[in-house]
Amino acid sequence: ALRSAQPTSLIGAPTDIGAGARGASMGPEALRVAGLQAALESHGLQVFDRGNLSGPANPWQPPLDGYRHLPEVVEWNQRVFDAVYAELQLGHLPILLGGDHCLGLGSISAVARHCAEVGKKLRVLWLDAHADFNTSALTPSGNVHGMPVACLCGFGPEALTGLARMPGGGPALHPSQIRQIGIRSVDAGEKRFVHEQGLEVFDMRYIDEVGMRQTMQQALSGLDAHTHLHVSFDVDFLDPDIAPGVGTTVPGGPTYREAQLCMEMIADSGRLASLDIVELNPALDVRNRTAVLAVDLVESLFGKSTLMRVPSHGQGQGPV
Ligand code: 6HN
Ligand code: MN
Ligand code: MN
Ligand code: MN
Repeated sequence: ALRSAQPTSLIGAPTDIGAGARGASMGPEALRVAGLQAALESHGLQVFDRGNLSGPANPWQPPLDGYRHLPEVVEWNQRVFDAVYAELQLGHLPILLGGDHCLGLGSISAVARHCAEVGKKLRVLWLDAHADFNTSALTPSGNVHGMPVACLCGFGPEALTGLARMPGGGPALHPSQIRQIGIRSVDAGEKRFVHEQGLEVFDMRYIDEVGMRQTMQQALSGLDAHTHLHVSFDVDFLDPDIAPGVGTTVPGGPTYREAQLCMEMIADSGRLASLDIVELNPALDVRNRTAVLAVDLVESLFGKSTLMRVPSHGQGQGPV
């Protein structure tokens, strides 16, 4: 079934500027080699590959005032912002191929700005082992890939929190627009801040207790025809047994089946309108298997299904 007549655009951002390990810069090519475009096309989607953005090299320096490589992080994110915003203007569904997760800042800032301009509500699903809610005062590493959610909510340096230039001048996101799923590694100060700001977190303990199905029903509740759904898919969301090719593995993540259900239920919502695929690190992978897995899951995110549609998931029509 064709879920979306909307063309999609692949945007490569080959950098590891915000990461703690080198290699996520090879993510875009690994996803292409794994067949991302053909996989999406096989489901009837029109796909434009815009190639790779370019930006500053990684100087691999220690933190300065709590941030590693802040000027370079800003520059990459400005380019990501421009590229994602241009696709949204065209009416395309942008798929950002990272690159590390600091790029979610540019991507989601563009989405937030677009939504403000066209009068859409924005919901962000943050699929990740980590909350990425550090600030320069809280971070144990200075790596900006641990800070994008905080920056999007207005906590961070002006050069990053102001990327979206929101019409009202405020931050790109309010915590109430975010649902975090799969979380299992949060730093001590970061944890207090997550609670203080009231982020809605479906951590692994919660998923263990209630299951992925109820988790996703809750994370997707309240969407309507005017909602733009953005998925920020950090590949370290997945259990490292199935997804070793990431820089910051944390044991105890979603299994293959749980991850498939997560993606299928997002597809069934019919609201997916932009996507990041980040933190894939081919230098740490085994025969590109993590990229192949990511492509498989992204197919499900765009509506691949086996045979049955389960009616209780909302949009389903029973067996087809
Ligand atoms: N990611 N919380 C750790 C830090 O350094 O701030 C790890 C962050 C990982 C970020 O995987 O996108
Ligand atoms: Mn297929
Ligand atoms: Mn992340
Ligand atoms: Mn992560």
